[in-house]
Amino acid sequence: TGSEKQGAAAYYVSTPIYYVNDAPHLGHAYTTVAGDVLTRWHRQRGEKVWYLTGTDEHGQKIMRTAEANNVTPQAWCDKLVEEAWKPLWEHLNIANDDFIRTTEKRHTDRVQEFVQDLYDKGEIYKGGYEGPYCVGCEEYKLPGDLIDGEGEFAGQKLCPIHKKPVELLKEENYFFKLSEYGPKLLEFYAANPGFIQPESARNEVVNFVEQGLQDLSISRSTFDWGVPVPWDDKHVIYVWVDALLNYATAVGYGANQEKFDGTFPANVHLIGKDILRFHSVIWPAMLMAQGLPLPGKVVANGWLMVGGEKMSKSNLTGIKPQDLTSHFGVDAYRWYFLRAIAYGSDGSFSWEDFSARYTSELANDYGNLASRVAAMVGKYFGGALPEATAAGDAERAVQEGLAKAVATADRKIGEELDFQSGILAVFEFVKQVNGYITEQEPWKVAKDTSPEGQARLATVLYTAAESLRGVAVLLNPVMPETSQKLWESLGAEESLGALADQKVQDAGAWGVLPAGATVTKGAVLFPRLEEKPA
Ligand code: ME8
Repeated sequence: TGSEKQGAAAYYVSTPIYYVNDAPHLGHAYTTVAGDVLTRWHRQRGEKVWYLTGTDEHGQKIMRTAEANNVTPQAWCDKLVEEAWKPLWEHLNIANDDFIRTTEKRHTDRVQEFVQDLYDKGEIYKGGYEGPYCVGCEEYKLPGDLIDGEGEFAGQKLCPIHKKPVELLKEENYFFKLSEYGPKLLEFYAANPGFIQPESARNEVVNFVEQGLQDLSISRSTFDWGVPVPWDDKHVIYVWVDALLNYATAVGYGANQEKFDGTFPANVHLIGKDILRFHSVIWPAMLMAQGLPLPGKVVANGWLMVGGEKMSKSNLTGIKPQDLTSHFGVDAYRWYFLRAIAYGSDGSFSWEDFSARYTSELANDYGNLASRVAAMVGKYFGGALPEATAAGDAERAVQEGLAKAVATADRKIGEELDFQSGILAVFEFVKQVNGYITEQEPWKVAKDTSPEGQARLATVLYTAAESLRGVAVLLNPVMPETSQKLWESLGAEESLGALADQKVQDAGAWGVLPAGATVTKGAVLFPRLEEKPA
């Protein structure tokens, strides 16, 4: 991966900053939840973490939306940010450390300085450009990338992502000498094979750069909703240059050197595959031009699809994140998309699939295990966790199962961003513990009132409860409210302290939960689903 950060540095993860032309949808929430799980995972390891999200507020797309709504672009952005974007992240329990808006002065001042600096270094020149532009992408397209329109768009060339006609733009612009960075970028990709993930994304970018890069138009003069070019205020800075710089300005670039040095560059830029080139070609080239360190990796998620199409603001199909959380709960929502779709691949959402997985994996496997164990400790031991004095091979297998789940989940989620495999490893362990209880039949053992019988019963219930202690820690980054409920029901809050302070590294240790802990039945973790809303 990219540059190595020094000891006290934060593990820095970013989401794209989203366009505020409309409210957030499932696709945006997908990337943001993934970032939240990743950063919570690293916090659970005891690391210092910086999780950044925010909004991209300049450019023609936002300007036109504001015009269509008869408000100023700034008023439009303020409203959307406060009424739609921030509330959704709060609702989904997103623990971001900062929220950057590109209309903030802390951002715009630094963007101007950055661009002025490049200009002074001779990295920017004035030139003319004519070509097809997609306002949806806020990007000039190469003619070869366009597709032929049909039906209402017959005879027109369309953007392959937005399926809308492109506009022919002709402008005098300032250009960044991007074409000069091709060889350096290729060298960097070769030296850092993990820089772009997944592999398919990496190959796509390498092929693209190998074909030769064009210089990048970095200013626009046909509208004014943007950051003025400092040496020529008839131009505004191209929205993508403005936007990419958020990753630097938000952590103190040009303003707070100490914070900047301890945070920048990002360890992981999470993005959707639609904005791969911006993050793996333009952004690193901009940093190279300034002699700044490059990010650790750029990880592209696939598209959430509905009816075979990428879910987008214009193709919402009527399902809002809130429709799903009110039905399944916030934790199940956070879990579902990472569990059901291999990160990096496209995936489709369906109510049927979500309902089926909720019932079998969350309610039956996980929820029932937690409630059965608490109920039996209550029934047979008055709620005081008994001591395990008669452990044998069956118990050792469970202990090993937990250690293995910890190691696998830590590697898969914390390092490889393979959320699906990491979550599955924990749920495999949940299954193992369920199987262990079914085999041990504690309800039968309970009938044996001999000291040996009671010791076996105690051992089985301790083993199950101690397993759940590990599960609560491992699933805390994914389903924090559920883990907290379980943690309290195991009496762990009282005996071991806050769940947030339990380290992933120690989660696989055995015998952590002390005998005597007060186990209570607690709230049902995953209530039975109501009828699906019409
Ligand atoms: O591109 N499936 O903002 P944006 C999965 N402002 N992820 C999806 C998705 C889908 N169907 N739809 C959107 C921009 N996303 C720029 C970014 S960053 C310096 C500037 C997610 O509002 C995915 O992460 O169009 C994608 O990259 C992002 O939302 C695009 O959001």
